[in-house]
Amino acid sequence: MKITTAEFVLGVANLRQLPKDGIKEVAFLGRSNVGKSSLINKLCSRKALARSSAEPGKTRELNYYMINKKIYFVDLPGYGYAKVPEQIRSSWGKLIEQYLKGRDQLAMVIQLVDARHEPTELDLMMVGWLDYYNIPFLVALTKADKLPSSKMPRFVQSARDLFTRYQHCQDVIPFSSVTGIGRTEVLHAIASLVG
Ligand SMILES: Nc1nc2c(ncn2[C@@H]2O[C@H](COP(=O)(O)OP(=O)(O)OP(=O)(O)O)[C@@H](O)[C@H]2O)c(=O)[nH]1
Ligand SMILES: [Mg+2]
Repeated sequence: MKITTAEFVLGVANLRQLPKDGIKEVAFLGRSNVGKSSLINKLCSRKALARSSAEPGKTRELNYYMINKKIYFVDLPGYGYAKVPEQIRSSWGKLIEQYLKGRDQLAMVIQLVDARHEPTELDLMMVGWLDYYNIPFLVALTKADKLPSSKMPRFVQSARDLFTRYQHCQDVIPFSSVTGIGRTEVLHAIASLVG
């Protein structure tokens, strides 16, 4: 898949505001600071399409990007940031679950997990939801450039063993928004699921 155009369309804080045009969506899910916005920028070959920042918890809405005038990429709010008050965290959790549960246009999810660490409890809860709601998903192991190449095969294999147990997991792909590894594979997987 070649991305020729990408533009920000809308930020959604309330599910009633979701687009009703029936256009297919690919959503990007992961804990705060895992690299969702950076991955979207890398896929689109754009520096600052999706706002990425050193300050975690910045993306608080579902941000919609129109890709090739044909599909939406949806940058979901990051979960699990400890400094956000509990009440807000639980309302984000509900927003994400309601979205995953009821969104017919959602063709697939890219679940981001830090390549260097074990998945968190929340990561596992999210992939549990994806599987339960029959949503095909791809796991991107982010910040792979920070993983010493000697450790890479072992880390990737153990993530693969874990996630491919889920029925709806399509693949596990190491990714870096710095070096660009994994970009072609992620785009290919999106193209084969979304068409
Ligand atoms: N080395 C390296 N740093 C990365 C990579 N991806 C993201 N980062 C850095 O990690 C930080 C967070 O990246 P974001 O893309 O903003 O993460 P996010 O998941 O969108 O964060 P929230 O919007 O807060 O949920 C930034 O400082 C990025 O520069 C990567 O592949 N390699
Ligand atoms: Mg972000």
